[in-house]
Amino acid sequence: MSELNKIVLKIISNGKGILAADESNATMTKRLESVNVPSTPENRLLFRESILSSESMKECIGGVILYDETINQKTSFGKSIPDLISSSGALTGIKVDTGAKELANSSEEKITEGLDGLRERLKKYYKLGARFAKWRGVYSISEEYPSKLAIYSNAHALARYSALVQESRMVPIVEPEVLMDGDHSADTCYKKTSEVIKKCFDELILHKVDLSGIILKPNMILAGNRSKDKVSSKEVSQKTLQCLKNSVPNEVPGVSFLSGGQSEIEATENLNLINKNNKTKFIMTYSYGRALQQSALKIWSKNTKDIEATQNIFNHRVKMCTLAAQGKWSYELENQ
Ligand code: 5MM
Repeated sequence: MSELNKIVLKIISNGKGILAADESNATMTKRLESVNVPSTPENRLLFRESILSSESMKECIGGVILYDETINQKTSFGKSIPDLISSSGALTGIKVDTGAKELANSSEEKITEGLDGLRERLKKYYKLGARFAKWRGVYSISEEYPSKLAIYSNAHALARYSALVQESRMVPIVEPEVLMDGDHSADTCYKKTSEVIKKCFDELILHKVDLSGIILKPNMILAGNRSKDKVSSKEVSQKTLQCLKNSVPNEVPGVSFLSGGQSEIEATENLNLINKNNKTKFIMTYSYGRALQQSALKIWSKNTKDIEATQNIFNHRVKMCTLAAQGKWSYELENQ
């Protein structure tokens, strides 16, 4: 087993999942302002150190993705954030893209940037304790989008990023996110997501990326958020499994889904059914941002000193997702 494959399995085996706490300052500001908390470096740290000190980190979370500001921060009790994460047994990850920018010649679409100087930044992050990295390509759906240009250029960037991350002895999380914004059907999402993922693997293979040392972080197959289609969790799980079976090479050890704007319960229920019906050899777990932190953030904002209340909510959500990652979740468990 290669070193990279060992890292992957440490992060996502046995129902463990990933906490995506890599909101850029701009996104974190939106999240904090939505609950009336000023977005200062201290407040961003305080919320994050509260959840990272939670009990459930030990049994449920295999990896935490951080943003550059956070990986460099020290907790109020003196430990560095990467040390706090490793004290719970999880690995530190780092978002290394520098954001999605307007794509030249297709200005309504996005290309993710951040390749310049990446090799040097990766060395710095490795020294700070990072053992995996993340890069997100974003694609929107309409009749003409995602265009071939957006599909190709983002796949190319994801592959170049992945090759550099593996060269630095870290695991790349490959995140092609087909957004749920729009009125498209789940079948359209299936078709476009399949095309996006297949192109990513064409490029990863061309760039000689070791597929046993990556984690794929895709969206689930959902109808658009303005669609009239009502798609059941059963259909979501079937279409998602079919899409991944047809577009992901067998060497890939695992998939960690993003929540993408689903509610906490939806994201949990869908993951649970995916695991109940999973006939592939891929591990299927979570790498959620909003679906793990939303309720915890709300409670925390009411009294930022009540760490226990924040941690109780976070622990519950994380435990539910870890059960879902093993196909063992049920509605009844939500209220126990
Ligand atoms: C945590 O949010 C990440 C994006 O942050 P920026 O937009 O500020 O760069 C995002 O990549 C996240 O890791 C994934 O989308 C998963 O988060 P959700 O909320 O979709 O589960």
